Amino acid sequence: MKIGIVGRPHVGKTTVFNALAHSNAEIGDYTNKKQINLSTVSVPDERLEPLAEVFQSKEIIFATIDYMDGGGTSRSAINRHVERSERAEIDASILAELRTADALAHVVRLFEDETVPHVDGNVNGKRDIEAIDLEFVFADLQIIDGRISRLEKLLKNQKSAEHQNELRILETCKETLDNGKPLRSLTISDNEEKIIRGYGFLTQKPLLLICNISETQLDEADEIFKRFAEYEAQPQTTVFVLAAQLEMEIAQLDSADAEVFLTEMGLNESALERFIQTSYQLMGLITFFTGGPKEVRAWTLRSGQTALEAAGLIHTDFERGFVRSECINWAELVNCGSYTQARSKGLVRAEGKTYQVQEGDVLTILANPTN
Ligand SMILES: Nc1nc2c(ncn2[C@@H]2O[C@H](COP(=O)(O)OP(=O)(O)OP(=O)(O)O)[C@@H](O)[C@H]2O)c(=O)[nH]1
Ligand SMILES: [Mg+2]
Repeated sequence: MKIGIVGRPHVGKTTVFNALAHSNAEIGDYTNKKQINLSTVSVPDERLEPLAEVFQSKEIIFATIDYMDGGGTSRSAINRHVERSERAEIDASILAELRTADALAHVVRLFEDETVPHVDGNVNGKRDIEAIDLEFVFADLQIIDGRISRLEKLLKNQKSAEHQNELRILETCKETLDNGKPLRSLTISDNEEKIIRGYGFLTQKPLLLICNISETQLDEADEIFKRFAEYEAQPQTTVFVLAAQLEMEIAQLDSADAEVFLTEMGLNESALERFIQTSYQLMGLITFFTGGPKEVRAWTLRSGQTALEAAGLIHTDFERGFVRSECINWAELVNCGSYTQARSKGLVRAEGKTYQVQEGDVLTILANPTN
């Protein structure tokens, strides 16, 4: 699962990335134009520790999310004196990378700092949200227009139900985008979704709007959230207020120093953990667990996926030789104290291939050996 960090020039994209990745990628003045930063981040999960006690596991393995910082913005893109609608601030090669992401996190600059000039001269979050939305609408339209003319040519030469169907879906997509709406606002069937999935349309991806505030705005964080909460009424869109620079500084301290720093700032905890969990939920992901003496592990599925798909994730052999799975909710298991206890109380259920895995299930897959 991968989240692409996007945004207008100099809004704090790399700062957010550094906070998440505990890293030091270069920030500031149009550096690293085309370099893409990528990092795998553990999803904090308080259920793992008690589960490790139940299973007496040696190791805890967290679920992960990959975060990608789409590099800097080219100076030429900013300096060209043309209508915004005619120029792209985000490089085409970066847009192509972003198409492979499962969701986008749009960093919206709300911090004021005279030493960091804004390309449009002032700080205005809603304008920036519109600008990036529009850039993605244009990018998706470009792909759709190209594909529609190709399909029309193909259909002239040869009738094909498959091509006809794709054309019909793309025309619906085009109409949505022509009205300035993102594709995530379109209701389409699973089958239709499968047909267009390969294009990786940017406006179809779940969207996390990160309001990047300075530490001096922390007192107003709730009001700032309320000002942007209207965006949450849009499908698959979540708003999160984050003091990215402060979080980056905390992330670069060791844990003892970070605690002292947080106390001095009058904060209970870093907002990063909640941020990572929020991005996980935004993608419609659920977690299931496996456990044993070697390790207890959190795994990621899309909501609605089955026990057979869970088995395949753990090992392809488990999928091929699948017999059944044993299943218990994590909290029930922890309350029982041990798997044997849970089993003797009749709380461990047997589930078949088509069982839809639930958030927090602990699964044991029983499979026949395969060759
Ligand atoms: N005061 C303040 N400055 C910040 C904050 N977040 C980022 N900055 C500064 O803004 C500048 C740009 O930050 P980056 O993280 O490099 O922004 P970016 O979006 O990655 O920039 P480009 O990649 O060049 O488009 C840097 O000088 C940061 O120190 C913040 O919360 N407060
Ligand atoms: Mg950057």
